[in-house]
Amino acid sequence: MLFSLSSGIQIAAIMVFTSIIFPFLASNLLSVVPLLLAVFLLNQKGFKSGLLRFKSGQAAFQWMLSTKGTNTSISSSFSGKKVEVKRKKEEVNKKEKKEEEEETQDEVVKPALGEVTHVPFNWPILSDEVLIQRSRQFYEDVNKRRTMRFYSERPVPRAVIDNLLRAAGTSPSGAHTEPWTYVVVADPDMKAAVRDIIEREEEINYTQRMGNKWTTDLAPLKTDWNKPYLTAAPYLVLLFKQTHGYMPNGEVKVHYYNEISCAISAGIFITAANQAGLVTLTSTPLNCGPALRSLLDRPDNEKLMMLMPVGFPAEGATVPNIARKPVEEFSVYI
Ligand code: IYR
Repeated sequence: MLFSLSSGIQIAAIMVFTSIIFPFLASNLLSVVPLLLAVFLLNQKGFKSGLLRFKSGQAAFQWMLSTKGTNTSISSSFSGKKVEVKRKKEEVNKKEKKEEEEETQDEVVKPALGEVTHVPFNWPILSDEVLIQRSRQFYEDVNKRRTMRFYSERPVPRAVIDNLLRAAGTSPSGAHTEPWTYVVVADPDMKAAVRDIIEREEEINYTQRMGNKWTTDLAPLKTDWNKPYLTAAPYLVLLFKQTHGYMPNGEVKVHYYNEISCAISAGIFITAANQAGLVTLTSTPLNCGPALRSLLDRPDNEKLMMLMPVGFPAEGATVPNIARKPVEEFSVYI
């Protein structure tokens, strides 16, 4: 490319130009320094089709270098041809991309929820006094909740668990995808199998995986890998998050914020259990997910989030004597 005619003209022009703007080189006008400089400059990225892409003030210089005063005159050089080919390729790519986009736009994307009508919302507006009284009462009720690790074998009517699950199912969820599966284990053999998996893993967790810091932080709560509550409590409720779902036609259904949605649902579940007069424990058996998923025959898109035994506290049950932060400590009004 350096030896094409137009490039030759450009080299000469640059030699003249550099000699003008660097007068100390003037004496070397015909020497090798400006030539090397010109060759160097012409090989720089900025020299697209053998020319620098000068703007405004440099337009005259550009005109001086081109025989016709336009870029087209130099596009006959090899580098110019290369650029021309590249530009054409880019044009084709752009066209293809546009066609692809138009095609996907043509694909009819339907909302996973289908057609939804909107209906009037009726909500009683209560007086300030009633609002204050009810919110205070609810706080006092939920403040009685304690995480329970000691369970009685006293049975609980199944209808109660059904209602707790109904309450949990009222949780908000990403795009109303309701990405939760609650597996309720009441069968004694199944509870024993769950316990077996969890105790085996938890022993490894406590002795190897969790590390000194974690086990030390937990020490005041007196937890360990022995989990008698897993066979004592009348129900073990295992919450699986559905990482995604499926449409009736088999297409994948996106479950936005599935973990947050499940966490809110679990909060409602444990609050409902307490309101009903029962106790629970939000346990997250580390490393037990896959084994429990396969034991309970759950599909691949479901991941274990937590296990909650539900029942009555055992006689003589104890809880750690710990306090909750006052509201001023965990909230700010702006
Ligand atoms: N999953 C174990 C360990 C454990 C971890 C935390 I963080 C706790 O708040 C309590 C226990 C267990 O259930 O014993």
